[in-house]
Amino acid sequence: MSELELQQLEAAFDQKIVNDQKIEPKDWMPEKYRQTHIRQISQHAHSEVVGMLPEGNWITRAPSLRRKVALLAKVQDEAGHGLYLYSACETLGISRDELYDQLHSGEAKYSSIFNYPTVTWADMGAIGWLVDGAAIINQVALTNTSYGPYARAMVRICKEESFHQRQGFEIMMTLAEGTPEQKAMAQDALNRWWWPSLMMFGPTDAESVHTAQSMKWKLKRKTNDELRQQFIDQTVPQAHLIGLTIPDPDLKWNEAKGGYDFGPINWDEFWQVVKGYGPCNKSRMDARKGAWDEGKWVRDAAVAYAEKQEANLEMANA
Ligand code: BYC
Repeated sequence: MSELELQQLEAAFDQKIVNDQKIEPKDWMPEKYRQTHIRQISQHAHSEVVGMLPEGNWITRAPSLRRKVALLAKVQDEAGHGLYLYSACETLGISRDELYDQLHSGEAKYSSIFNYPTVTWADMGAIGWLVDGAAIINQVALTNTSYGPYARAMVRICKEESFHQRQGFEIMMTLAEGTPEQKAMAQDALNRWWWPSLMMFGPTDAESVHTAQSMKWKLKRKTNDELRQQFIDQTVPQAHLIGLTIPDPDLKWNEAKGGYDFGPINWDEFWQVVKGYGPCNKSRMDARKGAWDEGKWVRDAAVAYAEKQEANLEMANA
C-alpha cells in the first residue's frame, strides 16, 4: 500500500470516529486501534469468566431456593457475557484459543476485584450491589463505544447487569433490616468490598496510560476518575437508605462540585493485586486452569460430534 493510500484510509477512519459512525470488523482500522480493542475486550471477557468463581462458591450455600435460583441465573449470565465478548474480540482477528492461552498463562489481565475472597453470604449482596453497580456505570458508557461489535454486546450485557445489581441490593437491604447480626454481616461486607470496588475503575486519570488515546478513539467515553466519581455519587445515598455506613471517614458532600469528596485509595494494594499478588489470584487461576483441563473431554466430544454430523450430511447429499 502506498503512503498516500494509507493516509487516505487513516483520514476516512478518523472522519468516521468524528462522525460517531461505528467501526465494523471488515473496515480498515489502525493496527493500534485493533490491538487496544483486543486488549480491553479480552480483559473484559476474562473478567466475566473469572468473575463467576467468587460467586460460584456460594451457589450450594445460598440461604433459600429463591436466592439460589437468582444466584445461579446471575452466574450463568456472566458466562454468557464472556461468550459475547470473546466473540466480539474474535472479529478483530484473534482466535478463542489464543485468548484462553493468554488468560491461562497469566499474560492477560482480568479485573482486580475478582481476587478478593467471598467469606459470608453478605458478600453475594455486596458483589451484586457494588461490583455489578460499578460494572454498569462503566458499561453504559461503553454502549456508545466506537467499535460496533463491542458496543452491541454492551447493550444486552447492561440490561442483565441491571438485574444483577438489584438482586445484590435486595440481599443487602434484607440483611440490613434483619437481626443485629445480619446487619453487622452486611456492614462487614460493605467494609471489605467498598475500596476494591473503587479500584475497579482503574488508576487515576493522571496515572492511566491508555485513557488519552482511548478517549480520542471513542473506545472509552468517560475517564476512570469520571466513572469512579459517578459510582460514588450514585452509591452513597443507597447505603444511607438501608442504614449502612460507607467505610470512608473523609467522605463528604461537596456542594461546589455537586459530588462527594472521598479519602485516598490504596494504590499500592491495587497494583499488588493487578500484578498477581492479591489474596485469591493463585486460587482463581488454579480453578480456571483446572476447569479448562477437566473440560477437555467435553470439547473433544463436541468436535467429534460436529465432524460426525458433517460426514453424515455429506453422505446424505452425495
Ligand atoms: N483490574 O491505562 P488504564 C464485571 C490495568 S467484569 C486489573 O487506565 P484502560 C463483572 C489496565 O488493563 C469487570 N487491571 O487502562 C463480571 C492497564 O494494564 P495493561 C471488568 C486493571 O484499559 C462478573 C493498566 O492497569 N470490566 O463487571 O484504559 C461479575 C493501566 O490502566 C484494572 C471491564 O473490563 C483493574 N481494575 O482502563 C460481576 C470494562 N484497571 O492492559 C461483574 C472494560 C486498570 O496496559 N474495561 N487495569 O497491561 C475498561 O473500561 C478499562 O479497560 C478499564 C481500565 C477502566 C478497566
